[in-house]
Amino acid sequence: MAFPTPPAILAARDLSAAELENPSTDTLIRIYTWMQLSRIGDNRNLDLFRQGLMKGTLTGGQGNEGLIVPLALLADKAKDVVSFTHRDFGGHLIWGQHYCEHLNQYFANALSPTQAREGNVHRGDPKNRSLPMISHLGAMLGPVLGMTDSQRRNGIDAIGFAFFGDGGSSTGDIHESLNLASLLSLPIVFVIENNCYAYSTPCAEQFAPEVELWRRAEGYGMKGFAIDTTVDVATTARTLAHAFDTVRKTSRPILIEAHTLRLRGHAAYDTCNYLKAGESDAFLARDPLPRFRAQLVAAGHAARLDAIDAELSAFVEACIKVSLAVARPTVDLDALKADVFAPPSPPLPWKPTIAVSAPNSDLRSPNSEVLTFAQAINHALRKVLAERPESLILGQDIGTYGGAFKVTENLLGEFGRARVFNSPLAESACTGYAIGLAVNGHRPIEEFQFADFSTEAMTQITQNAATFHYRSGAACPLVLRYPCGGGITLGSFHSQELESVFLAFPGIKALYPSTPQDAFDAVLAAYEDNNPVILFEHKGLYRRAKDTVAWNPNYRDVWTPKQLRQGEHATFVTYGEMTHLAREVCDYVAAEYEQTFDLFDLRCLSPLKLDAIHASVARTGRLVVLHEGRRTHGFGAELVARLTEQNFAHLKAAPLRIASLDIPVPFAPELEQVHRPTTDKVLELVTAWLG
Ligand SMILES: Cc1ncc(C[n+]2csc(CCOP(=O)(O)OP(=O)(O)O)c2C)c(N)n1
Ligand SMILES: [Mg+2]
Repeated sequence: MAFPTPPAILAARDLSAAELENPSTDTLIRIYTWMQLSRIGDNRNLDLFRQGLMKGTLTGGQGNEGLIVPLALLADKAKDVVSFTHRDFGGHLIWGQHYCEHLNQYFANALSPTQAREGNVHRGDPKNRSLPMISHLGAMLGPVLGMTDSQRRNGIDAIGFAFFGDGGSSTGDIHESLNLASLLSLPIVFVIENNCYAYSTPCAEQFAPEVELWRRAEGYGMKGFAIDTTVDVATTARTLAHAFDTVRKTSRPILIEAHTLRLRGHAAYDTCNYLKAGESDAFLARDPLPRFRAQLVAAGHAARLDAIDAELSAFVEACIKVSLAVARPTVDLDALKADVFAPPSPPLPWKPTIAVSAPNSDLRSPNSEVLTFAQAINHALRKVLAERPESLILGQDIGTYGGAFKVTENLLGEFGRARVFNSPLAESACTGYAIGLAVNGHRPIEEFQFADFSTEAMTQITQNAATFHYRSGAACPLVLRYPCGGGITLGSFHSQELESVFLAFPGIKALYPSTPQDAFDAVLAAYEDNNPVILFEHKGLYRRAKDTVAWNPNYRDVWTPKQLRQGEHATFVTYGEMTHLAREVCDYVAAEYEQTFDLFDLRCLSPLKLDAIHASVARTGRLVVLHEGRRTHGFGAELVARLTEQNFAHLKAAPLRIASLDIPVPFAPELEQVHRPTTDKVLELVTAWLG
C-alpha cells in the first residue's frame, strides 16, 4: 500500500548549532513544523483512542515538544543513540520513517513495524540506534550507555540521549546509570523530563521539596543544569546545541533537567481529577507551541504558518486513512513462537586450539590440556578475547583480582582494561549497558559475582534482553555467567540455583555444563549464539577435578543432552554438579541391585531438546529427575511434566523427583547437607522407589 507523499518541508530533519546563533526564519519554521506535526499527531492519536481505534496506554507528548523537537533535530541521526520515552512521539517522527509506519505501530495492524507485538510508543529502530522502550522506567538508560560506548569503540564520535521523568528519577537504575556513565566517561546526555507529575503523583510526593534534580549531577562528577523548555524554543535549542557539542567533544556525560509540560494528563484514560484548582489552566498558559507560533506570526509569517498547518493536517489525515485501511494482523502462531529467539547463527571460524593467546603473548596455543572446570572457562574466555575483537568481559572484581573464583585470572593483563574491566556494584545498569553493546554488534560476556546477584538485574535480563528480538527483530547476543549452587557453606545469598526463576521467562537460552570439556564448549557455543545465554557454572565444579579439555569441532553438541549410561530399568535425568552424583548412584544401583539406568546430563536447559530422553522414557517406562534447585516450581517440575505427558501410556511407575528442600539455603554444613541432595540421600530415595 502506497504511503502518502510527505510535505516537502518534512524532508529537513536536522538542525545545526551554527544556524542557531542567529536563527533564520527558515530555521525557526523548521522547528515549528516538527513541533506542530508532533502536536497534531498526538491530538489525533487521542481522538482515535476515544473512537476505540487505538488501544492500550496511549501517552501523549503535548507540552513536551519544546524539548523533544529541538533535541531530535540537533541529534546526529546517522550516528547518535537514543531511547525515547512515552512523551517523545515527536522525537520518533524526526528520527525517521514514514508517518504511516508510526501509525501502523499505534494501530497494531498487519504492517506494524513490531508486527503488532508491541503497540503505541513502544518501538524503536535499533538498526538506526533508536532503542525501543520497555515500560520499566529507568531500565532504558543502561542500553543507551552500552550502545553509545559501542559506537565509540567503533571509532564513531556518537553521543547518547537517555531520558527519564521526575517519576523515573526515583528508580535505582537512574542512580546506577548516572554513576556508570560518569565512571566510564561516556558521552551521554541525560535528560530529565520534569513535568511535575508521575501519573497522579506530584513531585512533592516523590522527593523532598528542596531537591532540584539536576543538582544530583555534581554527586556523580558530571556537569548539569536546568532549563525551562516552555519559555523560548530558540533559546532551548541553542542551549541544547551547546551542551551536546560539549558532550561530543569531551566524552563526559551531562545531566539536564528540562522543565516541561504534560498537557493531557498521564494517558488517554486519565481523568486528571487529582490536579489542583487552576493547575490545568496554568499549564496551558505555559504551552510553548502557541507562544512560538505567536512570535512567528508577530514577525509576519502568519500566512506561511497557516499553509504549513493545513498541509500537515491534510498529510496526517491522509496517513490515518491509509493506515486505518491496513488489515488487522494475522495470527501466525509459528512465527510468534519462532521469533522468541533470534535465528541460529553460523558457527564462528574458531581456530582449532583450546586457547589462543594474544598476539604479543608468549603463552602456548595447545589443542588439548588437563584443566579444572574454572581453568577450562578461563581458556575459553581467553580464546574468545583473542579471536573475536567484538568481545569484551565485565563483572565485579574480574580485572586484577581475576574474579571471585579466579575464572578471569590474567585476562586483564593480556587484553587490557578496554576489554576486561571491573564493573561497579550495579548489576542492573551494567546488564543494560551490555544489552546496548550487544544490539550494536559487540558481544559482551558479563560475570555475576554469584548467580544470586543476578536478581538485581532481573528486569534487564528477563524483560529487556530476553524480549529484545521478539519486540524489535534485533538480536541481543549476551553471555551471562552465573556462578551458582551450594554445598560449600556460603549461605542463603551465595548458593542458589535460579534456573527455574529465569527460564520461566521466554527468550533466554541456558547452558549448564558438568565437565571441564563441556564448560569450554559451552562458552564458545553461548558466545556465538545471537541470544542472551545464561551460563550456569556450579561453584562446586570449579575445582572439583582436572580433566582433559581438547579442541572439539562439535562444541555445539553442548546444546543437546549427553547420554552417560545405558540401561533398561529407568531413565535418569539431571544436570550440573548433580550429574556426578547421579553417575555414582547409577553405578551403585547397577552393581548392587542389578538395575541399569539410561543416564542423561541435560547440559542445555533452554531451549530443551528432549527427543532422546522421550525415546528413553518410552522404552524404560520409568523416570527419575534430580536437580539441586528447590523442589516447588523447580526445573524438575517442568521436566517431569513434559516427559510424562508425552509418555504417559508407557509409564510403569510414578516418576521420582529429587530436589532441594523448599527453604532458603541454610549456612552450617550440617544444615546445608539436609537441604540439598547428597549421594546418600539420592541413593536412599532411588532404592526406595525401586521397591
Ligand atoms: C519502574 C516503573 N514503575 C511503575 C511504572 C508505571 N508508570 C508508568 S508511567 C508512570 C509515571 C512516570 O512518571 P514520570 O517518570 O515523571 O514520567 P511522565 O509520565 O510524567 O512523563 C508510572 C508510575 C513504570 N512504568 N515503571
Ligand atoms: Mg513526570
